[in-house]
Amino acid sequence: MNNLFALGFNQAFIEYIKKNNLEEFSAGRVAQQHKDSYIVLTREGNKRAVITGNLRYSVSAKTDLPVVGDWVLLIASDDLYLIYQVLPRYSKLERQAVQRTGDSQLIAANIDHALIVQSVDQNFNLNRLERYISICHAGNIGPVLVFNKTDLLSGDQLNELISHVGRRLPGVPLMTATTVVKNGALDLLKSLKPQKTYCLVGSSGVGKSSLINAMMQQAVMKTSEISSLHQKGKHTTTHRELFVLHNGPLIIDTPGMRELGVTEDEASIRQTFELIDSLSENCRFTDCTHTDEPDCAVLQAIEEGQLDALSLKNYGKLQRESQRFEASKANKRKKDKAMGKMYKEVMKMKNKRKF
Ligand SMILES: Nc1nc2c(ncn2[C@@H]2O[C@H](COP(=O)(O)OP(=O)(O)OP(=O)(O)O)[C@@H](O)[C@H]2O)c(=O)[nH]1
Ligand SMILES: [Mg+2]
Ligand SMILES: [Zn+2]
Repeated sequence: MNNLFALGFNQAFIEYIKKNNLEEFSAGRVAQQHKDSYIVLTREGNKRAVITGNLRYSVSAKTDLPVVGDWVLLIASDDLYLIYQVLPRYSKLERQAVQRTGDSQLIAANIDHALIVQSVDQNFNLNRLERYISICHAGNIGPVLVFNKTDLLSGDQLNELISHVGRRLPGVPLMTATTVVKNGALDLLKSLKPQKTYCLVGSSGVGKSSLINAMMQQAVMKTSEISSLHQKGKHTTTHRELFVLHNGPLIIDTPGMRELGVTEDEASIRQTFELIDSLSENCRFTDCTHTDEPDCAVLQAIEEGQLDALSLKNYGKLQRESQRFEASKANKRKKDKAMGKMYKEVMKMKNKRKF
C-alpha cells in the first residue's frame, strides 16, 4: 500500500483529473522504466505496467511518453496495469542530446531539485556545472551542488574549492558528502524534504549510486570501482530509478551523462549568467558583444576581477550552441527546403559574429 501524497502527488494533479473527468482512472508514479514496461507505484502497491497502444500512437514526440518521475493514469488489471495517460509535468530534466538532429532526451519528470554531484578529486569542471545548472533552469528545477568524496581532500583544500566555486556560481546551494565515512551523507539526507523529488545527476563515477545506498542504508544500487570505469563508455548505472527515502523524500538515480547537450531556452542560459546580463546594461552599446568594444562594462568587470573571463567565454559558447540547436530543430519542423536554406544563411551570419 502506498500513500500517493507521500509519493509527491499534489493538488494540481487532482484538479487536472477533476477538470478533465478522469476520476475513473487510478493514478500512479513511474519508478522504473524498462525496455517494454514500467514499474509504477500505485495506491495498491508497486505494479508492472505497459502503455496502451492508443497512447503510443497518439503522442506527437517521444518525450511525451512516460519517464521516471511521471504521474500517470492507469487502468488496473490483475497482473499488468495499462498506462492510459501521462499527467502534465510541472518540471522536467531534459537534455538536448544531439545538436544536429535537434532531438532532446527526457531524463526525468516532476523533479523539485536536481542534486548535481561532482567528485571533489577528479577533473573539476565549472563549465560542466554551469551546463547542468542551465538545464535545471530550463526545466523549472532547483539546482543543488553536491561535492562528494570529501574524504579525498584535506579540510583546507575543500574550503578553498568551496569558496572558488561559490564565487563563480553565487546563489547555488552547495552540500558536501562522503559515502565512505559513517554518516558522511547525513547532512545531505537531512536537507531533503519529505514528498519532494530529487534527482541525482553528474558524470559517471562521481558516486551518485553510492549516495543513494548511503541514504537508503542498504545497497539498492550497484556501484563500481573507478578502475573499471576507465573502460570508455561504461556506466555502472544503466537505468533510472526512483526510491523513497526513510524520512520521506523521493530520489531518482540516473546513469552518468557523458554528452551534455544544451538547453533550448536561451533565457535560462542567461539566468546562469545573471551577472553578465546585469553588467551589460552598462555597456555603451546596447548590442555590445563584449569582445573589443569601448566602454564595455563586462570587459571592465573582468579586468577588475569581478568576473571570471572563463564565464564570459562559456556564456558565448552556450549561446552559439543554443542558436544552432534551435536552428536544427526549426529545420526539422519546416520541410520546406527554401525556408531551411534561408534559415541557414541567417545562422551563418549569426555565427560569423564573434559572440
Ligand atoms: N573515496 C570515495 N569513493 C567514493 C565515494 N563515493 C563513491 N565512491 C566510489 O566511487 C566509485 C563510483 O561510485 P558509483 O556510486 O558507482 O558512481 P555513479 O556516479 O553512480 O556512476 P554511474 O552509475 O556510472 O553514473 C565507486 O568505486 C565508489 O566506491 C566517496 O565518498 N569517497
Ligand atoms: Mg550509478
Ligand atoms: Zn559589453
